[in-house]
Amino acid sequence: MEGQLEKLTISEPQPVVPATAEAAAAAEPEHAHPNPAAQGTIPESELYSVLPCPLSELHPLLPEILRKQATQNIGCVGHVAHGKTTVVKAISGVHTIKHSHEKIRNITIKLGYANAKIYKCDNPLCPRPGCYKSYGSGKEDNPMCLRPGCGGRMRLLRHISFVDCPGHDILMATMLNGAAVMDAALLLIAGNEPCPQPQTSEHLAAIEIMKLSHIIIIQNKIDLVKEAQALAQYQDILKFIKGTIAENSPIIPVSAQLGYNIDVVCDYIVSKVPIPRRNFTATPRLIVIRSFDVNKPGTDAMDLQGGVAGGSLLEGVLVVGQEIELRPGIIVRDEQDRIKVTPIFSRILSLHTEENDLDFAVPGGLIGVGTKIDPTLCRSDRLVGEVLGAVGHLPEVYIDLEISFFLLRRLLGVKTEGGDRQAKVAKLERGEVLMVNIGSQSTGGKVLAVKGDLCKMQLTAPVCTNVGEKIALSRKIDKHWRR
Ligand SMILES: Nc1nc2c(ncn2[C@@H]2O[C@H](COP(=O)(O)OP(=O)(O)OP(=O)(O)O)[C@@H](O)[C@H]2O)c(=O)[nH]1
Ligand SMILES: [Mg+2]
Ligand SMILES: [Zn+2]
Repeated sequence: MEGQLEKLTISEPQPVVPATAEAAAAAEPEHAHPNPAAQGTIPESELYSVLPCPLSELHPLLPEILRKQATQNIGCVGHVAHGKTTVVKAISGVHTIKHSHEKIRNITIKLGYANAKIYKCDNPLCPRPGCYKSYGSGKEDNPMCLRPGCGGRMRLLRHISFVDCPGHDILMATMLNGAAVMDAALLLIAGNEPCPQPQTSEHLAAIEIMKLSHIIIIQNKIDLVKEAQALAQYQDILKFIKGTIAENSPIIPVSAQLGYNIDVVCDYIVSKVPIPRRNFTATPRLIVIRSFDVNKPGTDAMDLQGGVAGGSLLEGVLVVGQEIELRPGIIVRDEQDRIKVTPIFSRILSLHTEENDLDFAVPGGLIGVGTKIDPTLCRSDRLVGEVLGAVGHLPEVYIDLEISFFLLRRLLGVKTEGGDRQAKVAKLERGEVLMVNIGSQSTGGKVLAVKGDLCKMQLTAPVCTNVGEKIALSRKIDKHWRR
């Protein structure tokens, strides 16, 4: 995205007034919180006293960080039922499907998350790949090597958050939201189906657009095929990735279900996926990819807790006690149908990962931020698309965008009725409505004007973003969104 046309007027900053008496109580749940840092505004010097070293010396591999928090995000992408959720389970021990309607249909609908620690045996005689092993996020620092007769100790090398994307074609927007936080991706390809399937291509195109260059291809379900079939498919995969961003990616045959070759995947994650560079000293910016109200229905007003925002910190460090702002915040339309946004102000009461409570959070894996925000504002992912950060330091909110775009020349993998897979992408047209993904916000965008590869667009919902940010555009063709 290049430049902007119209900034949204941000109405007079004011803390959000909770709508109900219940919620008013929820906005002040401090009595329930034991952490003194959460009790009042704290000077910056004191806020950061929980860090193990000066801010500028923080590093994603610092043991104090690695032990508690995932510092990189790896996405699991690929066609429906190719084994994304199963491979995440094989690596992390966590089954990401938690919603009952997902369990019934056995497909992933929402983004799933699971953290895993990857270890390597410290005995130099312990051979690859068996010297690599993954555990869940709560595992101790130096477990014994389980290889019979080895006697070595495992050393923690990586702490990774897996973002398990849905493979179903109608859930492409969800997949793109997940892609916004990925540093690398595992592309799952089922060994017992011809390659590529439609979402194999679509997801690869999506991660290509997101400029994710670290990709590991997993040829899964290898237990279901004979060796010759696996080798033939290997050739098909090479053909499929030729000329794409995944051209030189490793291709690892695995059986996620039997846990076969998972150690090889761990080996490649450690040796082939670089530690993402993070800016720890920048003012913090977290994109919210889920939010919830942790209160059970019928909780006494006095015991209500503020809402929780879950997301990935792109840069900077968040500390318990810190004052925060969320943008765009609360969105309303005035009498003239103009959009007004009011940022939400709050304070961090707690920080946590699925397994661990944190005093501070660094960029990387998904974290939950416990806030003083009215929990009804956070209920069922209502904050998705918001950006959370230090007060007064967030990017502007925009409704009109000027973007420079390029359309993919081919519609990857689209099987049209006539079997013509090379159908050309039609030009963008004035008045056309596209789906726009910016950060974790997905919204509609109406094309106002097109000139060359520049396009002016008006969004259905405002976004908080920086000039120069990457965005993904999709258009509806035969009821499917294509980029
Ligand atoms: N035989 C065999 N079956 C597998 C393997 N991996 C996954 N499966 C099965 O394939 C089916 C789909 O697996 P999932 O992990 O849910 O697939 P997914 O890619 O997450 O599916 P969506 O999220 O709905 O796109 C399940 O019944 C798994 O048990 C494998 O390595 N071998
Ligand atoms: Mg799944
Ligand atoms: Zn060992």
